[in-house]
Amino acid sequence: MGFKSVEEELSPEFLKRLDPVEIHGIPLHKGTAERWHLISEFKAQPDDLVISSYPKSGTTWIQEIVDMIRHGGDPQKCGKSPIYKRMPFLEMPHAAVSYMEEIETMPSPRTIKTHLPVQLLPPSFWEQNCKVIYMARNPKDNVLSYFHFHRMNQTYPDPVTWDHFLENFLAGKVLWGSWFDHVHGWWAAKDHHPILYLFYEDMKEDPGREIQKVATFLGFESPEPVVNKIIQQTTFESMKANPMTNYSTLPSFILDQTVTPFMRKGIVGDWKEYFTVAQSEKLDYIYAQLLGNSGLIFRTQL
Ligand code: PPS
Repeated sequence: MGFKSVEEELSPEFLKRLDPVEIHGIPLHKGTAERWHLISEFKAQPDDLVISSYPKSGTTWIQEIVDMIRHGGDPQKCGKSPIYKRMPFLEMPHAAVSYMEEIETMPSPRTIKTHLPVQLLPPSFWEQNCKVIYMARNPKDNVLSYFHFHRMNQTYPDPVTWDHFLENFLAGKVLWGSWFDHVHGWWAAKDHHPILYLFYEDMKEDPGREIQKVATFLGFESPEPVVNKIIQQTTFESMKANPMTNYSTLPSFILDQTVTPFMRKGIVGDWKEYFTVAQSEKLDYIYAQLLGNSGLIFRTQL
């Protein structure tokens, strides 16, 4: 694909820890906010696939699965370039102005990653009735992964401490806003749009079953040998060792993997190492208040 090299592509002014900027009430990265006029007017095509998620929900995992499905489980075909080049990040914070144009000229079918809440998805995706795969993860593991990502991503706000970051997360004062609104907004949208809503915990429990669901949603046959190959190629260990999926191709002035790796632990239940009982109860309380009647159920252990 015709993207420039990472260094050429990035706007240096956004390569530092900056405070978020609100767009329609949602805190976004300053680099995203400055290109919002271009992002919001993105021209979708009917065969575009959107992979949407709150950050750190397992987006990269589902991206690699989709690419493997599209290539019949052939790792050679998927291993040609980093995942963020195969499936561009719509609101990528540090992109050059030409980035949107580059996405628009990608060959079809395009798969586009976004973390935007449902109300901020560019209208063209709805007008074209594009398929969406939404990936959700339980809030306790999700916020923990997000905390560690803020430690290593040198362009995101400083998380300060775990306690501080968790409070901001619960108040929706983090990049891409409230987790509660995000998972609920996309959950509600699936009643009137072609959205496949997946859970990280289900993928951990039975990846073969979830891969089948994705293949069916995308209109692919999924014979057992192909599914088995995809399971092998997309285990946490395989993706952690694969430079095309582990983000080691990004320079350390963006992602400092000596702080903590992008592929950190990849498990359900790591939150128990960090949450105090009071913090866990507070999150449960907020969940019950905000999502108790939503029909959305998350598992925090398997
Ligand atoms: S991002 O930056 O928002 O796109 O990050 P995202 O890919 O959504 O989330 C990263 C977390 O997903 C874990 N991960 C996986 N878990 C299990 N199996 C596989 N194959 C896999 N690939 C990525 C990754 O380790 C991050 O979670 P934590 O809990 O931090 O380890």
